[in-house]
Amino acid sequence: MATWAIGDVHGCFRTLRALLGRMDLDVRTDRLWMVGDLVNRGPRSLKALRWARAMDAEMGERFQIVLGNHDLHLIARHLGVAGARPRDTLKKALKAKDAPELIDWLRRRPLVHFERTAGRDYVLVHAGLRPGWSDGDALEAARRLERKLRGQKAKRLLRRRNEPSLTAFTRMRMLDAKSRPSTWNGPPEEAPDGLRPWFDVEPRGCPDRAAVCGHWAALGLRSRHDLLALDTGCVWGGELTAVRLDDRLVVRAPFAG
Ligand SMILES: [Mn+2]
Repeated sequence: MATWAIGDVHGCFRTLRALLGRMDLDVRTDRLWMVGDLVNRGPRSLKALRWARAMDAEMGERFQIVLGNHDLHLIARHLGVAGARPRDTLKKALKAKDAPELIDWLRRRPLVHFERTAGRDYVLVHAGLRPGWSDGDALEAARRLERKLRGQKAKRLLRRRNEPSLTAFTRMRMLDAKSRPSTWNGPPEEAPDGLRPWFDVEPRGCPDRAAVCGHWAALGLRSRHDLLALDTGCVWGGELTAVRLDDRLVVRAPFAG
């Protein structure tokens, strides 16, 4: 009964299939966590979405996926509150017969997931956690936003997508001296002075939990006791990465569409 986590798929469904083929995943007993940004930029968002929905049905609570900024963008486009962006590859996912049902499923996914597994307490989140957040703070912020996403207030929330807690969960990378998110998305080592990765600003959010996250391809795979960052830039011609939390075994698949 292992727990696996997979990085940002971005519609690279063939790559995901190849990765799953290399993992020793038992869908009947193991846990599988996805860091979000299942869709967009890559070629097969619709297939990735159908796969995730099916895994959720098959694995139940043992399958967990949190929402990323591109997932929110798909929901926003479906609701008609965001237009197409130049690099969007969401046409099929928006026009499929089962799109309403799939996107309705997607908008009911959480922004954070807490669980004790593989011998320690974890938090699964797409981008990050605001410094100073207790577990309760993070959970309260997430549940408040999730309620909005599922209800009538979704359009207002998704039209601008600048709510600070939503930004933390889905888009944050580096913070300035006043803990404001920076737009820097390159490697943290090359960032302008005064910026620090969210996970190195003390006190880090949910400090007693190891954070499993994605969203930051330039950061690459970081596996430390308190952090597992999994975006290895699959959609940019990099790799898709899975890590088994129990022993931090790393499995990779090169981009294959
Ligand atoms: Mn992202």
